[in-house]
Amino acid sequence: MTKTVQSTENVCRAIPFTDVKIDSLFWNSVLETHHRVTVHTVVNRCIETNRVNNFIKSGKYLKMGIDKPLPKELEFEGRFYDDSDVYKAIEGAAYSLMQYKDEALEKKIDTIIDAIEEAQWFDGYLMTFYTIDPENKGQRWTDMDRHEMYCGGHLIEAAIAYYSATGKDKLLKVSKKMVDHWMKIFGPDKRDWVPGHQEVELALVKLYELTQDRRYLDFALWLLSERGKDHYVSEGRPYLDKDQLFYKREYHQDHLPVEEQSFVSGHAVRAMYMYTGMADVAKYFNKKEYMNALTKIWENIVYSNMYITGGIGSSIENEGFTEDFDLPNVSAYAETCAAIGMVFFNHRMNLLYEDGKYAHIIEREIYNGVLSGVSLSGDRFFYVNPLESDGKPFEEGGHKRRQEWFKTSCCPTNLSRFLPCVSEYIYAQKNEKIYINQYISSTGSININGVNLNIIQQNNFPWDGEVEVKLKADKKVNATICFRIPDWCEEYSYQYSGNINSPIGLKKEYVCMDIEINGEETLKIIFVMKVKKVHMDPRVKEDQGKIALQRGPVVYAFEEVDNPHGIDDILIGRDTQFYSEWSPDLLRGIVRLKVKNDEKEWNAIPYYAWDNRELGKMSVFVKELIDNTRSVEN
Ligand code: FUB
Ligand code: ZN
Repeated sequence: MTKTVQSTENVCRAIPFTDVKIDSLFWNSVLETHHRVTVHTVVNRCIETNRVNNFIKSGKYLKMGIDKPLPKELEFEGRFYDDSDVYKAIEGAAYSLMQYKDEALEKKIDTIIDAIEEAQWFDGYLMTFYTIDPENKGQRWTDMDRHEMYCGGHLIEAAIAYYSATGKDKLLKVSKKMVDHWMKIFGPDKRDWVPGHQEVELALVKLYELTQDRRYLDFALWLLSERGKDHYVSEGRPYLDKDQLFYKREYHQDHLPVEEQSFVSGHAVRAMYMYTGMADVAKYFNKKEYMNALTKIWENIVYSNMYITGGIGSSIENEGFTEDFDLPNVSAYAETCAAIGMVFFNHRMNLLYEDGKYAHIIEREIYNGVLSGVSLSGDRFFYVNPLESDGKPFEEGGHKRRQEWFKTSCCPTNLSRFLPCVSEYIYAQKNEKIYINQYISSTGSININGVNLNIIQQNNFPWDGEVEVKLKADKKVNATICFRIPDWCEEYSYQYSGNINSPIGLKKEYVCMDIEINGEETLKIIFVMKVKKVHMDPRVKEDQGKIALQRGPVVYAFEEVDNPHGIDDILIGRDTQFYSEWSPDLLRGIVRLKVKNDEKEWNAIPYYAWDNRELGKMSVFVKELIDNTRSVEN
C-alpha cells in the first residue's frame, strides 16, 4: 500500500547553517582552523593514500573493459570502504566552500569528481573495491557487510553538498544514476537487501528533500523495513571468529524489525545512522511505531550507555555497545564518528518532539565527545576517545596519541564534514516559534510569515553563561522565543523590556516568551555557570567513589603536564575549592580549573583539549572523599 507523505509545512525545522553566521570567540577559531587546515588535510590525505587513485584506476579499467585481466598497476589499495572517505572529504570541502571562496580547493575537488564519474559503471554501479580488487572484482552485491550502500550514501551526501555549494551537478547525476541502479535490483518484489552498515537511509531522505522525488523516500523506508527478517547475508570478515560479538545480529541492528527494537545494541556508528534515518522517515510517513522505538532506544543510550563526554560505544570488540552501565574509562572506545552520529540522531529527535533534552545531548557532544576528535592544530585526530590514559607510549601498551590519519579514517573525514555545519544546531523554527538550542554567538536569518527577522546572539560560551539576544525585524511581527535551559544549569535569570510578555514556565526544557517585535527588542538570559561535581550512575562500576568536573557544557580532565606532582592522588571533597581562570594563551584559550585542597593544588583543562601537548597521564574521573561531598561550589 502506498503511504502518504506528510506535509512538513508545520513541523519544526532547523534554521540551515547557511542562514546562520557564527561570530564567536570559541567557534571562530575552531572553524577557521577547520577551513585553513582540516579540510585540506583530509582531501590531501585521501589523495596521498591512494583513495582517490582507486577511482582513477577504476575508470581506466572500465575503459579497458572489465572482462580483460586486471593489470597489477590498476589493483585496488586500502580497505573496501575507503571510497566513503573521499566522499566525506568532498562534503566537508563543499561546506567550507559555501563559507569561504577557495578556487584551488574547488578545482581539486572538480578533478576528483571527474575521476569518480569515470569510475561509475555504465549501469550506475559504483564502488571501486568491487571494480578493481583482484579477488573481488565483479562480485558486487554478494556480501551485505561490504558497505556498498554505505559508500553510496556518503556519495549522495557529498553530491548534494557540492551541488548546493557550487551549483555543479556532475556528482549529483552520478549519485542519481547509482540509486536508479539500486532501485532496479532491490525493493519490494525484487531482491532483499540489508545494508550491513547503515547510512544510506538518511542520505536517501536528503536526496528526496532536494529533488522531491519520492522514490528515494520510499526506498529509504523499504531498506529499514528489511531489517530483522532474516534477509542478512554476509561472509563475515575473515579476520574475526564467528562466535564473537561481531557476528551477532545486534551488531548491525538486524536482530528485530526496527520498530520493535527498544534498546541500543551493536556497532555504535551503524546504530546512530540507522536511528537518524528512522527519525527522518518517521517525519515524512508519520511512523509512530518508529518514534516509539526511538524514544525507548534514546533513553537506553542516554541513561545507561553514555559517557559524561557524550561518548558512546564503549567496546573495541564490536566498536559498540555491550551491557548497560559498562563504561570503562581507560579502554573506552567512544569513537568520534559515534559522537557525531549522536548529534545527527538527537537533532532529528529535537525537531520531531520540540524537546530540549535532545539539544542538551548535542551540546554535550559538540563541546566534548566530538571536539576531542580533532587536535587544536586541526590536522591530528582521535578515532578512540578514552576518559583516562596511563601516559605510556603506544609501543609500551599505552594509548595511541592523536594521529595524522588512520587505515580506517572515517573519523577525520567525518569531522571535516561535521564542523562547518555546527551552526545548523543553533536555531529551530516552527511557524512563529523560534527555539534557541545552542548558545553560540551568531546571527540567524529567519522568516516569520514573510517578515525577515534577524536574531543576533552574543555571549562567551562555553566559558560564560551570560547571553544577549537582539531581535531585529523589518516589519512588526509577533514571535515566541524559546530558550533552552541547559541541563547543567541550576540557576538562571532573565532581563527583558519593551513588548515582551513574561515567560511561561519551563516546558520540555525551554522557557518561552511571547514578543511583539517592533524594530528591535533585546533579551538577556544569564545561566549561572558553576563547577559541578558529576557522579555517574552508581551502576557504572568504574566510577564508583569517583567524580568528574564539569563547568557549563565543558567536561574537564586532569593532564599530567599541568600537574607536576602527578594526578594519581587527586582527591575531591566538600572542602575542595575550585577557581576558574581564563587562560588566553593556553590551548587556544580556555578556562582552566584550579582545584585546591589545603596545601595541594591541581589544574584541570577541558577534556576536548587533552593530548595537544607532551605525552602524559590523563583522567576525567578522580577520587572523591566520601561522606564529605554534598555541595557544589565555585
Ligand atoms: O566501517 C566503516 C566505519 O569504519 C565505521 O563506521 C567505523 O566504526 C569504522 O569501523
Ligand atoms: Zn569513525
